[in-house]
Formats: sequence, structure tokens, C-alpha cells
Amino acid sequence: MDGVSERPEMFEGVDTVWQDGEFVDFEDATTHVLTHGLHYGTGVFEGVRCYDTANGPAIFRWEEHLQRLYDSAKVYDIEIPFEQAELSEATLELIRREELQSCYIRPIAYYGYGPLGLNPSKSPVETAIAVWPWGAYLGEEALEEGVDVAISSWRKHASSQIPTNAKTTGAYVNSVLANLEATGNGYTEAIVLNKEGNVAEGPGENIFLVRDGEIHTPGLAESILDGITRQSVIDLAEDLGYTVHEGATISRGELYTADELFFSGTAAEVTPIRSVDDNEIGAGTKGPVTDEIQTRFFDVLDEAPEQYDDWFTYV
Ligand code: PPE
Repeated sequence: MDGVSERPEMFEGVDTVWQDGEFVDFEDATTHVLTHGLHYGTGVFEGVRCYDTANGPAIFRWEEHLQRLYDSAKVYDIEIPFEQAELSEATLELIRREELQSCYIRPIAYYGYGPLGLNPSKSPVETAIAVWPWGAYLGEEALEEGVDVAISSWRKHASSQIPTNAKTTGAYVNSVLANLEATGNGYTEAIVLNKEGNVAEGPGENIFLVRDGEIHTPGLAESILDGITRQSVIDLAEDLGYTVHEGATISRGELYTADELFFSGTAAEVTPIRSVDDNEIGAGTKGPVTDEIQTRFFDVLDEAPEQYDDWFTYV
């Protein structure tokens, strides 16, 4: 495998990747070094999970993820040269070929190999989908015990600078900086504040706060990704009878005095936060509301109950 370093453990056992309409061998799923998206971050992507439900393997909220991919693409004039249904079928076929019961799914579309220079319109749009098994994002223990996080000294870019509702490859340098700082200082993850200094989200997660039995999460105008897990958590919490303030503005100080905090995300699922900047949150472990919502979340993913039938696309 010329010029490509050893395969990361994460991708061990992956045989096939879907690339531009073809199923190709993992080792052959490559692109040119002069790819537009590599130089300027002009790509859009998704992170999706397939769960091994009681009714068989199913992709969680697949239609919503696909829709967000095409919406993200629209922002950058990326014309994905495949219909949504084609990408969907390719993904289902890929999971079947890999014989995975559960996995993470990473579709990506980017301006490919064409002339360099900022205007991407002469670069072809390249599209790929990879799947691989991916366990607990912040560690198994994190799901039970919670994570220690720090407020990042890097602020989240405002939506007027880089649209935060689009899931754009280049925008993730902000998340990388926040994560590097936090992990470099011995924390598991960061929380980023927006330009106004209010709570935005994690580098790869949305955030929820529990106070006096009610649930709050920063609104879409706070420079956050419109997380699909976030929306699912809101729905589940409301169905459990909680009041959810989904358009909240949350100040930094409110984090320290919260009863409970947790992250949501496709990769992170529902992960409790047990401390912020070394301040214990609540009892310094997973709180009861977080526990109820997390339990319900994983139960729904296990059982794929009738009530949430439209959240599942069976492989
Ligand atoms: N905010 C950000 C910045 C973000 O990247 C994610 C997902 C979320 C919120 C949660 O969105 P949703 O997955 O739709 O509930 N982050 C993806 C990428 C993580 C990575 O390390 O790569 C993910 O969870 O798949």
C-alpha cells in the first residue's frame, strides 16, 4: 500500500468502501493530493449509526441524516451527483456486504480533483460512504460515570462566519482545536462557548442542562449543529413528561451550578458530564434525569418500538 500508513485499528476488518458509484476495496478508496476539499475544507459529511435492534440491523434516523447532508451541500453549491435514494441504497448494500449488525456510517461529498483556487465550480463533486464498527465515542466508562470536560478557550465560530447548521469538513478545525486543548490538559472533552460567550456545544456533541427537573438546551441561533440526536433526546424527554426548553441561552456560570449536564450526538450517544473545569456537577456522577433519558434512548435503540418506528430504516 504505497504512501499509505498502517491501517488504524478502527478500520481493521473493513473490506469495502463505496466511492463515486462503485464498491471498491478499502485500500483503493483514495483521492488525489490536489483535491479541492483537502486544501480548502470544501466537503460536507454525516455521522450516522446503525443499531442491532430487536427487529434486525437498522439505521437510526437515516432520512434526517441524508436530508442534512443534502442541506449542508446546498450551502456550498455542492451538487451531489446521486439521488438521495441512490446513496441510501448504496449504504444499505455496504452494510450488508460488510455483514455488520451495528456500525457507524460516514457519508462524505466534497469538491474533488480539479483546478485549485477558491472557486470550486470546476472541481467535480466526489462522494463516498464508509462503514465500520465504532463503540462508545468517549469510552464505555464515560456512559456510566460521565466525562470531565473543560471550557475551551477557543470560541465557536458564529453562523455568520461559517454556517453552523451545515456539517462542513473545513469547519471542524474549530472542533479539533477545542478537543486538542481539552485532551492536552487532561480532560476528556471540551465545551465551546459562542461568540457572545454563551454555551454552544461540544466539539462533536450537543449539550443539555438539567435544573429543577426541567431540561434546557441551547437554541439553534447559538451557533450549534442542529443535532439529530439532540432532536431525538428532546422528543424522548417530552414523551417521558419532561419540560424541555429547546431554545435556551445558557451562560457559562449556569453550567457550574447545573443539577446535571449531558452531551448528545451520534457518536457520543447520551454521555453524562460529571465535571466542568474541575467543578463537580450535581453529585459528580450520572444524574437521575440523565439516567432516565439515557436508559430510554438505549432501550429505544434496542427495541425499535412501534412508537418510534419512523426513526428506523432496516438494513
Ligand atoms: N455538534 C457537533 C459540532 C457535531 O459534530 C455533532 C455530531 C453534534 C453536535 C451532534 O449531532 P448529531 O450527531 O446529529 O446528533 N458529531 C459527529 C462527528 C463526530 C466525530 O468525531 O467525527 C457524530 O457524532 O457523528
